[in-house]
Amino acid sequence: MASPEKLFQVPAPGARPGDTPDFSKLNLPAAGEMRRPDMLADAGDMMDLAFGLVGVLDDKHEAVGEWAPDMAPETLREGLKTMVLTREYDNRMLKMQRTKRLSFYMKSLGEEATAVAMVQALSDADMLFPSYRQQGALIQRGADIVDMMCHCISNGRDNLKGRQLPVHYTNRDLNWFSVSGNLGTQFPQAVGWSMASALKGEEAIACSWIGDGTTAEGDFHAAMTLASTYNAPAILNVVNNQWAISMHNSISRGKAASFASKAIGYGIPGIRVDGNDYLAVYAAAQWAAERARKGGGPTLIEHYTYRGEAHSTSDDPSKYRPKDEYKAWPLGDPVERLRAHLIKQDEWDADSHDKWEADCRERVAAAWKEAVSHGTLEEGPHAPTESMFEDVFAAQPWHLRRQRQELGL
Ligand SMILES: Cc1ncc(C[n+]2csc(CCOP(=O)(O)OP(=O)(O)O)c2C)c(N)n1
Ligand SMILES: [Mg+2]
Repeated sequence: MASPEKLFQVPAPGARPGDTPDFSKLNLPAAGEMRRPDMLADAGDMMDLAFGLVGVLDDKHEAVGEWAPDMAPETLREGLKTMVLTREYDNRMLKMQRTKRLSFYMKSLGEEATAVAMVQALSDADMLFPSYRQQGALIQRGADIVDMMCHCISNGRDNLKGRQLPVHYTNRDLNWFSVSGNLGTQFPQAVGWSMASALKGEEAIACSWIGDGTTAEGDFHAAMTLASTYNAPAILNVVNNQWAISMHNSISRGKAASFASKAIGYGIPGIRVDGNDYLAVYAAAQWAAERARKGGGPTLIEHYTYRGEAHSTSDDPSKYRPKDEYKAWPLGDPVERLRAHLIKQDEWDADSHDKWEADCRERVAAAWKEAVSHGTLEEGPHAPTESMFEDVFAAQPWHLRRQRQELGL
């Protein structure tokens, strides 16, 4: 009989608070090493991509290898600018939460490329099914940051009338599906939507994001089964930022070598990509989108990245991981890497970057001023109380009518 420690195991992260961060065992392929299979290749013929790492930007900030996308400098500059704006937006909103002008917030530091590059490679008609950490994708789609702020403080201009946690945005005009607080629901929804699009013979595909921890939810597997069976034209992203609040990804991954490799059993291509490499994310998105539009079906993309800050404003990462772990992350920072690449190409310079950062800071500060002119969290105005009985049912059911009468509304 084996000892209890052998029979029952709980995976642990490589380092805990007080330890030196150690990523030496990751053994990641270098940029440019992975091959780029034909877009309509059989999933079974590209399993290596699920265990490797698609990377384009090398240590010298050059774009290398078969995956290097053909992108105009203007497109790359736009991506860089959106990432910087997203970061400034996040910084401002965190500050506002710390001074109690916001109830809750979630930053996306370090993961901006996984959202911005993905959306930049899609067309506007493609439907997005995000989690709460793709604010960069919403900004890239063209959302007004004043509207985003108004939602976060539930004021009179909040399009969700105070019914959602901050950062759980909805934007019908931008083909952005409501962010759900229940992890993982967006994956089967995206697959279902893409199946409907295919049935109607339309070009639009669906794109969804979940986190590493969320792959442990049944919805992930239900979505994969549906997508596999019906050849759904969907891009299914798993943003592996190493953590699910305080839980290390080794818990949700189990014994699988990577999250991308979970696609193999479903007969779906699984690609692991360097999520901090803007060009690599863009290239993978382009490949998967074209495959889907040509009838090749779904792709699962694992973005290998690191959550730079706390999960949300409700947890303290110094309790469960080394303080400087983010700095030790071997894949660097997506903004810094794209900035360095553009500077190397003579398409950007340090002064322009500083100026853009300062512009974004000003823009975000002005947006905040405008947002609070429509009401604050503390003082309102908020959506009228009786509005909570509206919008859900076409005809109000008797019990809601009664509750409304009881409240005298
Ligand atoms: C069904 C469900 N279970 C648990 C939670 C609580 N919860 C919210 S976020 C989160 C961690 C998710 O981690 P991950 O999927 O890795 O995404 P990340 O936050 O790292 O982007 C948990 C457990 C929830 N919202 N819904
Ligand atoms: Mg995570």
